[in-house]
Amino acid sequence: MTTFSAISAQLEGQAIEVPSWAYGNSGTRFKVFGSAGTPRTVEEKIADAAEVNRHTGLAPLVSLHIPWDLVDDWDALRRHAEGLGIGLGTINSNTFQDDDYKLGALTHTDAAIRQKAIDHHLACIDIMDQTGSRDLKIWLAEGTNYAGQGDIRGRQDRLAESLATIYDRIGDDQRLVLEYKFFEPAFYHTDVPDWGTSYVQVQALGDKAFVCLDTGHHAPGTNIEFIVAQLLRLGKLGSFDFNSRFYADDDLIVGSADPFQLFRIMFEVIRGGGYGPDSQVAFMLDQCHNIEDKIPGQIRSVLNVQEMTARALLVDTEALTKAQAEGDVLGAHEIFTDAFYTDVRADLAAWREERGLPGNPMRAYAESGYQDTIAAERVGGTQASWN
Ligand code: PSV
Ligand code: MN
Repeated sequence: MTTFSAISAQLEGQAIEVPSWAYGNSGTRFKVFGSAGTPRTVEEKIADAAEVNRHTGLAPLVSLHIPWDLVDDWDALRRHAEGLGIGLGTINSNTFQDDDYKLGALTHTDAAIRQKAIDHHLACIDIMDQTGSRDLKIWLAEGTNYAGQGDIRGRQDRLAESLATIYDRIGDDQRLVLEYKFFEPAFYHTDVPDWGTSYVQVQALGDKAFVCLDTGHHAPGTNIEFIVAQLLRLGKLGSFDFNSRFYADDDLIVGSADPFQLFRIMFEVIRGGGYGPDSQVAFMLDQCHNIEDKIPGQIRSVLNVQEMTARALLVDTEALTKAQAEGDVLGAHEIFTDAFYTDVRADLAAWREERGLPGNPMRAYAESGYQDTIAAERVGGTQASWN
């Protein structure tokens, strides 16, 4: 099997973007729990995101959500982030919290409402011009709840038209990524339910449009690594939203329940050329932390991605290819699982220490006193929250 020292250089430069909303309070439709130290401003969210990077070296960008993270002075926000050692990343649009969008936004039958949703996306691109963000990520809460409620085909046509108008405004160094989700908040049908629909829509737009694969947005049992392989083959895998879906939504810690799935996904990413300095794939988290502390929740998440990446890099691909060609079914399977079962935690701790990072970032954060400081300082104001 490949050794850790043979792959350690390939761990250099790995970057996982963290979402600003992970630092705010969140919950279910039953209850949103508050917690001490929760950010009240976007600047405080960015400060928390910077802690994740400080302890892991893995999270150099923070993804913003508009209008939740709207500010007057984007240049100042960018400088604030840079002062803390990170940058502003993907801009996420939001067309799911306005009464006008109850029956759809980019797909609505009313042209004025469609235009309002398009204008929101154009405003997001204006922000990207100022923040230097590359990606506009579109997740749509659109669909219907009842058979016959809407014209499924007509909605698909209007979606294509609205997306084309938005895409026209995407700059040369920018990209549009379209996320899919098979259910929720619409339950009979969603307008972008699967990778195929997202692919068809972005393919019609052009070279600067890609699919976003949120690991939580599939039916149980879906072979997600197959989708990864296919989208990379088609040159259309733009980004990941990593999380774990043992929940009605998708927001648990990536790799927490099924590290083998994350390993299999990372193996296909590497196999398909989606990993490394030339990759066009953005790796992001899309998570919320309802009952656990948010900053260590994010630290745990990026470490899980790094750990499964290291294990996936350990697969002896030469031996695997040979076993596959010889039809050695169980031999090939063993080569694959040998890498998965390799404990790389001590090697990764040493790798971090060699780079001036804490060997154990979870412990280093706990001992840093940051959590107590924000709990003491962030009193008053309105906590950032999902509601
Ligand atoms: C809702 O499912 C969701 O989690 C989507 O995955 C988006 O990426 C995210 O919200 C932010 O809008
Ligand atoms: Mn997502």
